[in-house]
Amino acid sequence: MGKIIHFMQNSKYTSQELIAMEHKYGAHNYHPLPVVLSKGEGVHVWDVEGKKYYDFLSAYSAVNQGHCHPRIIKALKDQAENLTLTSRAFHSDILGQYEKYACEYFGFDKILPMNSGAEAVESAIKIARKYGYEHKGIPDQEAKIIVAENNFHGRTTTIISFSNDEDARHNFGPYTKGFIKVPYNDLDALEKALQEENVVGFLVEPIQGEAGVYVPDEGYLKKAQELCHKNNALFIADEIQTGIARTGRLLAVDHEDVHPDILILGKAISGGVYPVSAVLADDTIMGVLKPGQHGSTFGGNPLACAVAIEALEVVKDENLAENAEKLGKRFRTGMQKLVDSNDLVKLVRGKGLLNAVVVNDAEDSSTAWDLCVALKENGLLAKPTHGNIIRFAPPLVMTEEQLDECIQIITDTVNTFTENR
Ligand code: IF1
Repeated sequence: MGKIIHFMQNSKYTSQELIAMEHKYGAHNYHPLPVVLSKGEGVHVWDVEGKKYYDFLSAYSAVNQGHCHPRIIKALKDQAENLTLTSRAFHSDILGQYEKYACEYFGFDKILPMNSGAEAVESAIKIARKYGYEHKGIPDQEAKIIVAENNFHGRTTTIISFSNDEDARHNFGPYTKGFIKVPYNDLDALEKALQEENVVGFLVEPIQGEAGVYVPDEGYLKKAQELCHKNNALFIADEIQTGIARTGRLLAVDHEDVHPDILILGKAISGGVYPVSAVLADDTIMGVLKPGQHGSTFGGNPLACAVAIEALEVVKDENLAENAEKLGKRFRTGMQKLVDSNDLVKLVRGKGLLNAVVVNDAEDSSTAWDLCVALKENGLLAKPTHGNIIRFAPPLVMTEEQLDECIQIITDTVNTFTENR
């Protein structure tokens, strides 16, 4: 273990002391699993005491390339020794190269570089609205965007304004207007909403991650885009969680050969090494942004550009989409065997290496949480999404042997959990 043991032995605090420190000094806006991580490498993370785990959350699909990928870390270090931030008041020698690389990589004319996913979603909303006013003659302040029920697009005030998750929105009003909610995976409801006045676009996750890894019917995305275009509305794909090879293709929309009018990226576009997000669109749409009308101090900073280029190169060089496709099928087959043999797990669903297992218990039961604690004891980290749904999303660099070991860990943990109930 070499460096890792050495690293652990240097730790000044125990896990309990560090958890207490977070509790005392940090906002309580999360309820983390009781584990304190201090090292990550590929598909593994280590806690303060040196215990090794398989990471089956991948920082919510941000470390698709694996923890601390050496090529991405080197890109970070090399750039950090030269130039980290210029602001957009000046040009840099890497922004244009990154913009060209990313536009060619995803097939768009233009990219707007931002930092967090929510920022990119907010930027896409602003662009779509402005496009509606300036290209469709929608009356000022009247633009409407259709969203799906049970969506998750981030935590800003506008974004939670169109959420139906009470935890995410309660007591954060007054809410932003201009959004119409339709049931997910319901083309009739979408078609009806598109008849409403002043609709500029439909913002949707190709797979609803936080809601519980809901994969829509085959053809939903294609038909949804066709309905949008028939009604002169923009199809806006939020691929922040489903993108960057997670679902077995570079983008989840690629499964249906859908080219979104506006594409939103985040998380693994940087391999989890640095906050990077982006909005991509063609000239007519992105052209609505003129100097002084949008911006961000860190948006498109040299460090972000260097990291993102290397992170995207790794996705291609290591065939991560193909690996996610292959291992995802293997994972769901393994989980289906567990579903068939143990009543505690009701079903498994997902695409590529974005999967979820539904626990056969009430939504408000602690079973999914308790199972995740038991998995942690057995060396595998995962976390429930809503209530009784456990999301399983390892880094896409996992090998078949490692995946089989993890399937065994999950199977043994669930069976032992059931026996001891
Ligand atoms: C949390 C969820 C996942 C996202 C999609 C935009 C964003 C996210 C599809 C915003 C972010 C993160 C946020 C984090 C937990 C995690 C999450 F549980 F919240 F919903 F992955 F499913 N669009 N998702 O998934 O990107 O601003 O965070 O960079 O807020 O608890 P961000």
